[in-house]
Order: sequence, then structure tokens, then C-alpha cells
Amino acid sequence: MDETQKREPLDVVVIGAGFAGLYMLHKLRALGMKAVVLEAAENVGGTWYWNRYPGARCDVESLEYSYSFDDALQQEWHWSERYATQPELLRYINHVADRFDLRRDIRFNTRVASAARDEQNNLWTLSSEGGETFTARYCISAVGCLSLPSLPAFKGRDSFAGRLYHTGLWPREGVDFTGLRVGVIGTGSSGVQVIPHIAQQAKHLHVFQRTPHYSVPAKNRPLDPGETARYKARYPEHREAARQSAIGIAGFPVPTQSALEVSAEERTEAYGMGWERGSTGYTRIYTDILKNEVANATASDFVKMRIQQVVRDPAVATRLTPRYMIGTKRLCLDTQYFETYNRENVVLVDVSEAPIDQITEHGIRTTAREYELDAIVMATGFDAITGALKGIDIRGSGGQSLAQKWEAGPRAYLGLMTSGFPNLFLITGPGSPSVLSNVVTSIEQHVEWIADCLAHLRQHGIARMDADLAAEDRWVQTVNEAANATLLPKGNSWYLGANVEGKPRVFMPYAGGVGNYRVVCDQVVIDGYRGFLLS
Ligand code: NA7
Repeated sequence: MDETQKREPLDVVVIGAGFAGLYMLHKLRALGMKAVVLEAAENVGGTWYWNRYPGARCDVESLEYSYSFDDALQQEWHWSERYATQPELLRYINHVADRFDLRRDIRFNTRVASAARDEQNNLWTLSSEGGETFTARYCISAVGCLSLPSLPAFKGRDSFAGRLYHTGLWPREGVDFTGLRVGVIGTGSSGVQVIPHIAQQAKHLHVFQRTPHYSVPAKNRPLDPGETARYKARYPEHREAARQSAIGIAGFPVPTQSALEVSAEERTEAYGMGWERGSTGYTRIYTDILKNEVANATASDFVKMRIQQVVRDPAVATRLTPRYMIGTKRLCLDTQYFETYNRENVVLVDVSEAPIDQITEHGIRTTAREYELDAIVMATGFDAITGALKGIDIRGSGGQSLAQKWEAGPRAYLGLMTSGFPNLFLITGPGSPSVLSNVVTSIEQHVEWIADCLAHLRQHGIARMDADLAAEDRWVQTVNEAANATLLPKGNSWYLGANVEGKPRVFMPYAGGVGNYRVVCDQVVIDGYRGFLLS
């Protein structure tokens, strides 16, 4: 037996030191529990550690995309811009780690390879890729929903003589594209953010676009100290509003009217104001933009019209014009994205008709022709929501594999636990609002729910908790119904797993709203942890 195995079991082992893992550790400490966080990176930050590409920025406003659990923290931290950049977010997360003295219980450079349930001793044993083991009564996943980069298996990928990057695995030292011929594959949120920056540096940029996406201008700006002070003076109210809102954001308008009950002029004015406001709240201007195809078309058409106005070459504008319903793939927020296509050094390559055939020694070859490049940037997204969890060999009761259980799509009760995997909690797991919300609001709700739950178990001498399979099945049904009440399942989105070849098409997050979801979770507790098996 090696040294690590001889140690006393921990109370809890947490996987991941991003927003979720850090707050979880803080709460576990407050409960007096012995906990360790295992983190693959060499520092804290999760998403904001890895996504260092130029232009990386949050699309939720800084004053909202931050922890609410400690008033002194939210009062003392100064956000410089309306939408924080990646470096500022990373500084914030590091500040939190230091302020609450969290680092001493985080094991960095420790990527979890497996987690196995020892039913007899009621323990979880986690093994790292480096061969260390950690044993604990409870295991909590804080692995994040967008943490496993998706690199399409293009033929010849390794033969490229230039440099190849993925936005989600950006080199710490940065990249200088000056004088280079660059190709970017992908025009989702990451592509939309990185493209204008690379265009300014590179000698020439080819953008390989499979799907034209909707994007609204962020209208980012420095935060005015007076405005910040006024906001902070009412922080508790704003935070409470966010918790009860549909997507965990207090500042979004709460729609009261259908897009179809107002005149075309009134709609155009409202969309114009939404466009000028600069936020993804654009799809929340009317009650039915995400529910009714006709209503959706009115919101979609306005953005299409704007694209036509911004992009000077009509043929390029047409190729940049989306063909799906706005909001059914995640709406992007940009700074000078469409304007970038007016630059002389930028060319849009439509790969929907002539797809990428292979990566060659010299660049990218589509079925139409070859493009010579010095660097390729894959802004190709993530194996979202389930990828990072399925990447760990997780074995529950009787050795059942999580990846196998979720082969046809993820199943979890409230997105918090999955039946057959006792004492394993999932922060922002599938079947919770997670990516359909301000994820920090959702993380805090889960962390607090789990911490309260662990305190309850301890208080009542309960050693084992599992999701009841029937309750889980009913919740999966509820998640499906919530999604089907919207247009969301109609997009070819990563919410559905559509971006990863071979991934089952199942709508994974809960679309019923952050506030409603919180009520359900709270009621389950009031009902004595209804739907969970406690023993
Ligand atoms: P996304 O939103 O999944 O975007 C990935 C992009 O890459 C998207 O345009 C894809 O086209 C494109 N893609 C993926 N595979 C290919 C292949 N094989 N060929 C051509 N193009 C491809 O990821 P992001 O990183 O931008 O954003 C993820 C989330 O992170 C974002 O929503 C925020 O929440 C933060 P497609 O649309 O699938 O046709």
C-alpha cells in the first residue's frame, strides 16, 4: 500500500478548483469537514484558467458574474469593465482563493483519472493520472460544464507544419500572430471573441465557418465608479432578484408581452433598444421569442437586418446571416465581430457547402481547395456538460460505469445526484439550469444545497445518500418537458450534444428557470429529501 492510501479517509474530495470547487471548499471548511480539492491545472480558475485566448471575456456582466456569498468580498472587489476580461476574472478568482486561504487544501497538477465506490466501507477512492489516491466519504464533482475541449478529428491534424491551438487550451505565454497567415475554425462564442483580435494582428485571416451565428454587440465599457457604488449599495436586492429570476441575472428585463401582440413598429423599436443595450437578454425582450416560431422570427429578422447593414460586401453578409432560430444555439456577444469582415485581410470561408476535408502540412484543405496557413486556431467548443465527467472512469455501486449509464444521455435527479452512485454530488450537473443561467448563481445554489445536505446527513447520522431511480426518471421527464415547452431543442446546439460526433442528442440542461428550479430543490428538502434514499 502506498503512502497516500494509508491516510485516514477524508470527509470530502472535490474535483475542480474553478468557481464551484472553491466555494464548495469554503463551505465544507465552515462545516468543519476535512476536504481536499483536486485540480488538473497548476492554479485555480477553471474555465478562466484555460480560456486565455485574446478577447476572452464573460458575457454576463461583472457585477452579476461574481460570488454573492460574502458581502465584504462583493463590496471590496473592483470590476473595471461592464464585461470582465479573462485576466480580470482570473485575478478575481485568485483573490478569492487567497482571501479565504483556500490553496492549502487544493492539490494542483492532479488530474483525476478514476473514482471508484467502495460500497462495503461506504467510501469513494479517487486516483490521479500521476498515481496518487484519495479516499473520502463523499465525492463532489465541480468539473464544470465547458471544460473538455472538443477537437474535431480532422484527417491529417498532426501533419500541420505550423502551430495549432484550441481556444480552450491557450498557451499561458500567449501567442503573437504578427505577420502570420492564420485560419480560425469555428464561429461560436469563442470564435466571435477571438476573430476580431487575431484579425488586427495577423497578416491574413481566413475564418472557416460552418454555421453563421447570431451575435449582438456587447457594448462593453469601463464601469463608472458612481454607477458601481449605486449598484453595490443595493447588492443584496440584486442578488435576490437574480436567484429568483429565469436565468440567474437580475438585470435582464422580465418580459410581459408577446412579440405578436404589439405592432411591427413597436417591435422594431424594442429590438433596436435591446441591440443598443448590448446583452444576451435580447432574446428575453418578449415572452415568446424562445417559445413561438413566429415570435422568434421577428427577433431573428432584426439581427439579420443589422448584419446586412454592418457588413459591406452583400455576398459576405449573406454568408454571415444565420439560418436557424435565434437563441436555439447560444447567442453570442461581440465587440466588432461583423465589422471585422469589412477588413481587407479577412476572408470568410463557408465550409457548410465545401467542408474541411483535411489538415495538411501547409494548412487546411476543404473539398473545394487548399488554404496555406502558418497557424490554425480551433474555436471548436467543448464536449459540454457530460464530457469532463465521462472522461473520468467513475464506478458506482456494483462497479457500474457512469459513462455506460449515460451512454444514451445523462440522467440525474435534479442534476445533483445520479442513481447508483451514492454520496457523489454533481455541481451544475445535467438536468439543472447550469449553462442556461448565470452559472455563478447556479453554482452558489448547488454548493449551498449540498453543504446543507451534508450537515443534515451528519446531524441525523445518515451515512449514505443516493438518488431514487424512479425520482430520477421523473426528473428526466420534467427536464424534457421543460425543454420541449421552448424552441431550444430545435437548434443543433451543444446543449443537445449536437457538436460532438456520436454524442447522443439529448437536451441536457433544465430550461424551466433558475427561480423555479430553486423552489423545487428547496421543496424536496422540506419534504425530507424526497426522491433521495437515505440510509
Ligand atoms: P461552440 O459554441 O460550440 O462553437 C464551436 C464552433 O466550432 C461552432 O461554430 C461550430 O460550428 C464550429 N465547429 C465545430 N466543429 C467543427 C468542424 N468539424 N468543422 C467546422 N466547424 C466546426 O463553442 P465556443 O467555444 O465558441 O463556445 C462555447 C461556450 O463557451 C459558449 O457558449 C459560452 O458559454 C462559453 P457549428 O455551429 O457546430 O456548425
